[in-house]
Amino acid sequence: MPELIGDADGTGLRICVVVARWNSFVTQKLLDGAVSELRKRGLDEAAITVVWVPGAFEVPTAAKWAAEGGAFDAVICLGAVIRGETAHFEYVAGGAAEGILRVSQDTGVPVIFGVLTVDSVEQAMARCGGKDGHKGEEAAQAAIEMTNLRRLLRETSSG
Ligand code: INI
Repeated sequence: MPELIGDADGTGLRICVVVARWNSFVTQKLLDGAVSELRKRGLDEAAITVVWVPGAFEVPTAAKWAAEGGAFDAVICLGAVIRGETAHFEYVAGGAAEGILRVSQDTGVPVIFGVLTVDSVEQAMARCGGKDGHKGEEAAQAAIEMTNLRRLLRETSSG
């Protein structure tokens, strides 16, 4: 029974990281973790492009531009939407999540959801290097795994 899983080697891949400036005290940490994980897994610095946008709501649009341009194997989306700070949390968080999924499915390029949607600053800090792990690092791992899986499936279907 064939069983496929993308490996963790990022050598030779080109990845775009789209990151929101809103709550940059959180998103900068997500970015640092993502970049350091990509470097650890074999990407050259020149193979990582970082794109800043105003907030999480703008992330899917920039991700679409990046995914459609053909220059990247995957796009990592980073942001932090904190419920305590906004009356329109659902719109911003939901728009980001749905938009990112749509871009990935429409383009076929792995577009990874590394947007924190949390109730408090404490929860956000716990997820960017605190007690609940590092969502930036996890997003980088997912981008590499999905890119390599995509390649394996293409090789399988082309025989
Ligand atoms: N953007 C975020 O990335 N995080 C937030 O917590 C947030 N809040 O709280 O409103 C936020 N709002 C801005 C939004 O993403 C857009 O940039 C803005 O609405 C302009 O389109």
